Amino acid sequence: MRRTLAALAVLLTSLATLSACGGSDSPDESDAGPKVIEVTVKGDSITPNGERVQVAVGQEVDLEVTADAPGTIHVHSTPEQELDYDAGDSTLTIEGIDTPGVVDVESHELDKVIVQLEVR
Ligand SMILES: [Cu+2]
Repeated sequence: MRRTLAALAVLLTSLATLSACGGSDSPDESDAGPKVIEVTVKGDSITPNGERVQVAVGQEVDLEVTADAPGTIHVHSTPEQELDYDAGDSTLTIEGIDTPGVVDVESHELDKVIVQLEVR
């Protein structure tokens, strides 16, 4: 768990560095590449577990899911998005969210909040 979080932090930091280095001509953050979040589902536990992740308005979010059973991820945006995944590795894309605010990304199977997207 701790190791996964550290890996996630490193990943997010390197993504931030990458996007800071590339295409700085445009101040429009929606031009940034997708935010990548690694999600691991194992039994009745899921990682991450309710952390806040900042994304830009309109920025896509790629969920790189590794799961031991198929399931559905529910994104409480407007309109809502439901993303099905299979057992094994899959990448799910959350379409860019146009309204600033906090959006819960949940697993209803496990009754857990995976991340809260802070759209700004
Ligand atoms: Cu939900």
